[in-house]
Amino acid sequence: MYNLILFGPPGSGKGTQSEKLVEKYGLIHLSTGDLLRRERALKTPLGIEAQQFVDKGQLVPDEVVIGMISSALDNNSEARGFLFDGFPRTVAQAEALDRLLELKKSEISQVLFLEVNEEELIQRLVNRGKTSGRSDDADENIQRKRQEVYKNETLPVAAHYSKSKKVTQINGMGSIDEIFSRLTGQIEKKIN
Ligand code: B4P
Repeated sequence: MYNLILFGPPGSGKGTQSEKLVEKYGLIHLSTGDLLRRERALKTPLGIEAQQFVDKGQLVPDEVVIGMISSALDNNSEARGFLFDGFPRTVAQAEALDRLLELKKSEISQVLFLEVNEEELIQRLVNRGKTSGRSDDADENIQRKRQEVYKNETLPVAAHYSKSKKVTQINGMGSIDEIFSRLTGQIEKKIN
């Protein structure tokens, strides 16, 4: 199995690039952001609870997202591999993911880290907010809060995977196609 984590701050283009990558490589796309938005649209108890956190720019509790990923892994046992987008976002989530993959005699193959400067991130998210209808895109203060949460809670995930030399930094500035080709250049070195 080939399992990729696409890592980076909010607005770095994880969702944008994931759509293109899963199409090219036939991986199963697991985006916790998308899964949470689906739960919200269906008005499930999980979706309603999670939205209180999302709207404030905070992370949803670990047990909620770990449970969603665990079921998604079980439901796709024949997959060639997975692309994790927006997950793991805390070290506890990363440790849980490592354990879940180990149970399947698998592991993370690669972590590709999209680097984008903060002003560009805020700009992209404010622009996205003009059309997305997403409550967490609505104002700049929430965007700044999300970047702060990223630095405190999510950035340590990169250090977790650096210990096993799995992380490669990718310049996330430029056109969508340029960034896609940087990502595929790295993936081709590992996928078979
Ligand atoms: P997510 O849905 O994961 O989304 P994101 O971080 O906002 O965006 P992404 O990096 O995917 O950027 P995108 O491609 O859209 O998270 C939403 C919320 O859900 C979180 O804040 C949290 O509350 C909760 N959540 C999710 N997962 C969780 C977890 N594991 N644990 C706890 N809570 C969790 O790109 C952004 C914009 O930039 C788009 O408009 C795009 O068109 C544009 N863009 C992309 N590439 C560009 C480029 N090269 N140049 C210019 N613009 C570009």
